[in-house]
Amino acid sequence: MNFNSEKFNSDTSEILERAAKCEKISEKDGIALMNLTNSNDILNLGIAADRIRKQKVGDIVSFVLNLHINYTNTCISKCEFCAYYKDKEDKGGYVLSVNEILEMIKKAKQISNITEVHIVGALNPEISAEYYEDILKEIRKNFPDLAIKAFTATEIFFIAKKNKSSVKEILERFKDAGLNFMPGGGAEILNDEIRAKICPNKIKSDEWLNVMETAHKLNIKSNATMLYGHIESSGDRIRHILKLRDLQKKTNGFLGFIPLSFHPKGTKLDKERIVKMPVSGIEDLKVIAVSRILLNNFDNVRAYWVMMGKNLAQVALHYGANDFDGTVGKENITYSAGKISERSAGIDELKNLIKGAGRIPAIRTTDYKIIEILE
Ligand code: V47
Repeated sequence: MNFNSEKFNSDTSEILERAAKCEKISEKDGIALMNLTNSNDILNLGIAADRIRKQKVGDIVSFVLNLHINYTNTCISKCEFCAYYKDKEDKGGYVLSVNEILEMIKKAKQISNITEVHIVGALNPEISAEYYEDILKEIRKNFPDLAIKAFTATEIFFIAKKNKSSVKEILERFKDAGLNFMPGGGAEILNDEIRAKICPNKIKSDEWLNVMETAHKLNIKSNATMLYGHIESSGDRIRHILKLRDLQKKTNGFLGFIPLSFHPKGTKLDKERIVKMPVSGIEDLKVIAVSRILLNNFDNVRAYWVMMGKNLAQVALHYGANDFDGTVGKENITYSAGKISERSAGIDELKNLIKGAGRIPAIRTTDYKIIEILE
């Protein structure tokens, strides 16, 4: 493919030519791509990323039938980007009982035959390790076929510390109780200077990566995320993505990459006027495209419609994304930060969006095996 169109910067075209040949792209090249502003360049970036997507995973766009459950919102982390958490003293703090969780799953199973439950919560010191184990055991007992994707690296690290156990011990216990996969949350931006400003009480970058490495070695596969659109620079985004690429080279344990577009409403970053608005759609598309280009050892790049919005997520399918997340059920985290229209999705809705993008919709398992192609 020739990216040498008029108005096209020859350095950029040379990077895109190399990317299209699936060559490894460096930090400097990645930053140059992330900083593109000319509309022609951005279209060409999308074409390059889309071409790589086609070579790597073809035209199927998958999603999973799933339910998100947030077992607690009471959190000692108090991240500046989060509108979901409550302090211990606040009204509205909750911890779901195991029975409430089972009821939620039962209801979701009646509505659509979900194959995955995605469980994340908060850093709540009142909760014992046995509670997490009970959730896993009871779901496994009552819904033996359901894939359990639960607890971010941040939660695992917190639970291990609180219980004076190692991360490996906690993960082994949870795996025995029924844990199959881990979600990619809590990564935020893997740069400790930025973390000190937006999530000072959370685990450090290397700790997040170490939990993931330990999980992967125990054959607990996971996703990886990146929260962008707050105070990070293009370089921070690229170095984050490259850290994931390096760990993937070591473990091959990441199933997919999910960029998370920051929603400021109601967060401290918003109240303190540090971040005034969400990033633009163009920025969202660039993040998807650059991720696809840099992450040459990841198969799946997800357009998370909950945070991007459904229509932009559809466009992202032309910028390198090949997955549409899932039906979700009832999302809470982005909803708390002002994204009020995007809490759940129907199968037909996702199917139409994917078809409308000229792709083949398919329902998948948590680890991206195709269950059904939707004609
Ligand atoms: O870790 C919190 C982010 C994450 C906001 O692995 C926010 O399959 C935007 O990780 N605006 C949780 N983002 C969500 C998550 C996830 C979602 C879907 C699928 C998977 C998966 C993982 O949401 C947090 C944080 O990075 N977040 N607040 C906000 N205001």
